[in-house]
Amino acid sequence: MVTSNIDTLVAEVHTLMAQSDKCKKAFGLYDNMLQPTFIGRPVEFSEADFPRVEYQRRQQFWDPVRLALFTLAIVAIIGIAIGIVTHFVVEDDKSFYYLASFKITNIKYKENYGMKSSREFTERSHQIERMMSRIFLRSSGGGRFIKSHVIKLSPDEHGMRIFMVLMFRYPSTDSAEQIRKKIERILYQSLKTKQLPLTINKPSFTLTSIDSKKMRNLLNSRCGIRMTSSNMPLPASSSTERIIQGRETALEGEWPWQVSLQLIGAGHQCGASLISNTWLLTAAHCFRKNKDPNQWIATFGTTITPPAVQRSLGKIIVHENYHRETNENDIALAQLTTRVEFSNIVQRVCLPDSSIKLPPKTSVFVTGFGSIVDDGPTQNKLRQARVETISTDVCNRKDVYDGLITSGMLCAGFMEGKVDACKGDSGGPLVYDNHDIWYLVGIVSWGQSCALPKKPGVYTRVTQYREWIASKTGI
Ligand code: 4AZ
Repeated sequence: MVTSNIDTLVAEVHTLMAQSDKCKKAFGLYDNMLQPTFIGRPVEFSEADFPRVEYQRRQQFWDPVRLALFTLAIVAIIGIAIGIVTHFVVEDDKSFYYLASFKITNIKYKENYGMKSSREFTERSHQIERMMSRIFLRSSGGGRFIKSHVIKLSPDEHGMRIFMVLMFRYPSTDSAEQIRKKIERILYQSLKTKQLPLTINKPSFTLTSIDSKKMRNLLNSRCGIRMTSSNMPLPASSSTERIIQGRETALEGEWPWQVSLQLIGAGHQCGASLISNTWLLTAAHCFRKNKDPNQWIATFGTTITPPAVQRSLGKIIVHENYHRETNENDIALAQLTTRVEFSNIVQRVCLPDSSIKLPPKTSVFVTGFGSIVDDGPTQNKLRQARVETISTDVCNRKDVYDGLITSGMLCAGFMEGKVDACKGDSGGPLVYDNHDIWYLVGIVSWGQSCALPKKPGVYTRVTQYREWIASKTGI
């Protein structure tokens, strides 16, 4: 017990001496000037003792928990610093647009390529757009490519010439010319190394930088394209929300062809779709009570009030063979008195070729300002719902609509109900997304109540009326 006390004392003195050694050094004293002794035996001090004591102390201080916390704190500080620097120094990405033109030599030009709504134009443009995605998405700067749209296919003595818009996102500090060179390099590299389905004639390739206004004007030559307010194309919607029992309202520019048809003094009555800068397509039953165009207005945008754009109607054409008892030929056209300017918010939808057939269970979207419960009020904000096409055979089953569905009708919804269009959505669009180009496949027409099981929505089958529309409008 006594010994150990003395030992402790010796150790403490040892430590003290080590500290005094530090002081000695600090004040320029030397070991040999002071020789400490204790209980008759000299306490030996060497320089090596000092670092050991210090090391032990340090070791106690840097226990694993402290070390981990310290490392964490440092990492966090560095992370925050990098974040701040990136935010202020690195500029945001910006959209860059180019008009590309080139010849394709292994495809012969067909007459129908001149008609943008033709199946031939659609299929050939999709093939060219897919090829562009393949070239740019798999390149080193792949993440920079947004999408491309063919604007025009024209005849050429060696095949045909393509005009298309290419969209990219690059840091805003890059110049359009620098990016143009990068794009050209990627394309030329692909021509050398990739097996492409279409033979691009390299010397014929030109790429011109264009601003967003020019891009918009070029795209206006094509229907069914939607853009966000920042001129970024909107991706295909993944929403499963509904008009009925739904929650989500549409984003601005998401359904730019949606129209609200309103009777002056009585407000919203029906939906409609913009199919050109002057023509609307809607349901015949919307004009059952009132066919006088002077009594109607059409508004555009995602809210009824305030509307983004408003127009009066100059002409209403109801299908000659519309039958209110059977809902057959429930289709009508309305012409605006003055045309609308296409923008991110107002855009026309494509009309499908009469030969297009959607298989059952195809995903389609219905939009409208209609009620969200049976007999409920009109919604001020546009709503959307994803539904699926249902075959006429199934829809005509005894337990569904028992033979009421004719060739001019199309059923869409779910057998279990729950998601559906409803009162006030009538006349509005049922659209299908084909490679980012949207087609009007149906017009909200009728149904037994809303969202009931085995009572899906019934729509006017637009493909059936393609020739009728063309005969009245020239579209
Ligand atoms: C209507 O009364 C109406 N569930 C529209 C669509 C549907 C039912 C009724 C479809 O305008």
